[in-house]
Amino acid sequence: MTDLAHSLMDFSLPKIMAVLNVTPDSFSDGGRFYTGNLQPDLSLVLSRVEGMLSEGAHLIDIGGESTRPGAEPVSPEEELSRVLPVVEAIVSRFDVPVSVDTSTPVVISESARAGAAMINDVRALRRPGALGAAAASGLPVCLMHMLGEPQQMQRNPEYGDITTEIKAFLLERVAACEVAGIPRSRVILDPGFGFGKTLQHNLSLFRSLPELVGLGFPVLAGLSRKSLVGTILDKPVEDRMVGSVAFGLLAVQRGVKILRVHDVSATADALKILRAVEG
Ligand code: 7PJ
Repeated sequence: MTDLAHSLMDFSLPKIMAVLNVTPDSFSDGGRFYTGNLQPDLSLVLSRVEGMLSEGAHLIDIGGESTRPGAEPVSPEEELSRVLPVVEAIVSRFDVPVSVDTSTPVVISESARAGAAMINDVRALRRPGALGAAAASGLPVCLMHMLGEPQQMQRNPEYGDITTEIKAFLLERVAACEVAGIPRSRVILDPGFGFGKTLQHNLSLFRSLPELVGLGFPVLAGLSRKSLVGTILDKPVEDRMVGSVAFGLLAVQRGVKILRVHDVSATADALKILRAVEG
């Protein structure tokens, strides 16, 4: 592991993972770095990253594939052409760990070569070749639970006992990682809020976060601006910041170590209050 990947696995304090979507079509911030070209505008991306760092981000999560419900898949070439220049630009400019939100083997390998510090996979390395690419990278991995694929995942998702099923799924992926040569010390788990889950599913899962934390791995939660926040509040995506921060704070109180967020400054303030109160 690189020094950055190593420091990334220190969870003495909770961490803020800032979402940087370099997609033309993500649900809350898609297209913001596109100025009419096929590639994201790197100077816009770098100034956004600079802002995120000054607001308190500990890592930057770069995503080149939209996984919002109903999103169409992108080709590996397209994804690579969105993500790689951004990883290279951030790594050469800032001393911050970069995580890459991808399921695609070539994106995993090339991002690692370009200096990424972590692989964040919403498909938990289930794509053919992904486990091998992640193992060869030597980087920490975040394994997330998703039921089905983004195109159909919100069509009537069903579970028996959701917590039991998600724990079993994640532990099976941990075992697959170990077989592939990714040690448990490099694994982060994520229940995957909103990925093939109704509001009731998301809330049961949230209540069982301590149980997931009890498995002994650092847990990451992505709740920011998601439709569960919107449904509870009856608010559109641009009005979900306070609800997202509230969810984030409650998640950290339940043992979550990494919050994947869009609103870095507000999240950082909330975590500072928590820390002050806890002493
Ligand atoms: C998540 C993610 C999440 C992890 C996205 C969105 C959709 N990666 N990538 N966990 N969500 N690990 O931001 O709403 O919850 S993309």
